[in-house]
Amino acid sequence: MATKHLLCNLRLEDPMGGENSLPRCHIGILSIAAHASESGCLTEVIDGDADGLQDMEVFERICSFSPKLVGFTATQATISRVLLLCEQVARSVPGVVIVLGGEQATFTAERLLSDNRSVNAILTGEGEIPFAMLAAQLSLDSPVDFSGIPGATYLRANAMQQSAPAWVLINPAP
Ligand code: B12
Repeated sequence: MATKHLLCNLRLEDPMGGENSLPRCHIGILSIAAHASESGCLTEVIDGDADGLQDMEVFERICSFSPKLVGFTATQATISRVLLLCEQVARSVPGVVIVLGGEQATFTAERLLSDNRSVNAILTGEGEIPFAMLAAQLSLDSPVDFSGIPGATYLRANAMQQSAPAWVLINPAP
């Protein structure tokens, strides 16, 4: 069976304690999952915001999936809960590679990595091509190597590394 990979979004908690009125699918991770799956690396999405899942339910789904690669998207509003979940997933899924992406992670990449050792890399910028390349690497059971993944910020021997910037998607006219 083809290796499967995961992308996750967490439910947005209303600071006023109310319920979200609109279910929201995260467009960015849907686009990445579609691109990776089309490239031959089957990638599924767990969207806690769209499906009204509590973080514990997202965690249980991740564990039952037993992925090799999990990517989380984050906003300023969800980043602290995302990081908590990364720790839990790293402890519970042996050998899993955890990456973060999206606006918030992109602009705070170095600090996030220094402070959170359960996160293996931040994929900055647009995630379609970098995530698909990483998924392809892991699907072949290759050891993880972020140096050739565009947009990756990661630690090697405690030193911050940055690969070449991620490509901007070019959508050729039909
Ligand atoms: C459309 C939009 C919305 C829509 C849909 C959002 C959605 N979840 O898809 C709605 C109206 C629902 C919305 C809601 C909110 N939004 Co909004 N939104 C936008 C907007 C205008 C465009 C986002 C978009 O769809 N881009 C197109 C898609 C394809 O790109 P993307 O989502 O950025 O994802 C790409 C990359 O970021 C990256 N990526 C993203 N996640 C990941 C994960 C991994 C693992 C990897 C590798 C890469 C990766 O790859 C993706 C594909 O190229 C941006 C501003 C902007 N111009 O980017 C603000 C923006 C993202 N929103 C923002 C905020 C604050 C919110 C809310 C928290 C507001 C609120 N208080 O309710 C909620 C959060 C909802 C949620 N849980 O996601 C902020 C985030 C700031 C921050 N530092 O966190 C932004 C940047 C606006 C701003 N400048 O303040 N939003």
